[in-house]
Amino acid sequence: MPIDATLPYDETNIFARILRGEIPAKTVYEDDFALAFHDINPQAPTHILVIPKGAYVSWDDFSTHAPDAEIAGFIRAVGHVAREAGLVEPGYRLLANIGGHGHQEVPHLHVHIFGGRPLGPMLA
Ligand code: IU
Repeated sequence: MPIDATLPYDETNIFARILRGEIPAKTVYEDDFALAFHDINPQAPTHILVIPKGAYVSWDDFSTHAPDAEIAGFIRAVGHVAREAGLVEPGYRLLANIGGHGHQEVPHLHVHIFGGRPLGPMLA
């Protein structure tokens, strides 16, 4: 079920629990600002999720409330993970779903990195 991205942060959401180490994840990268791990239900040969360490419901929440250092650190981490995964050439896709119409299901901001095959045209 898509979430309402205007709701307050839910500390019990699955990615908060992964960040606290309560649930395992196939981690590929971690720094002060971000954690990256393989999606449990991959939609491409490479499907990695990158999440900020801070408690942000969505891209909207993050871009509104996160300090500049956290925003810069997170964006750099996303790029680093994609580079380390060998995706820069031949290319890859970033995606962040936001709220109901965006079909966001987990109420902690996450950026999907897809790659490893031609991904076709962008979905509407
Ligand atoms: P969405 O952008 O909120 O729609 O995507 C949520 C993603 O989180 C989706 O691709 C799930 O497969 C993924 N995921 C996960 O990797 N581990 C989990 O425990 C759960 C969801 I729940």
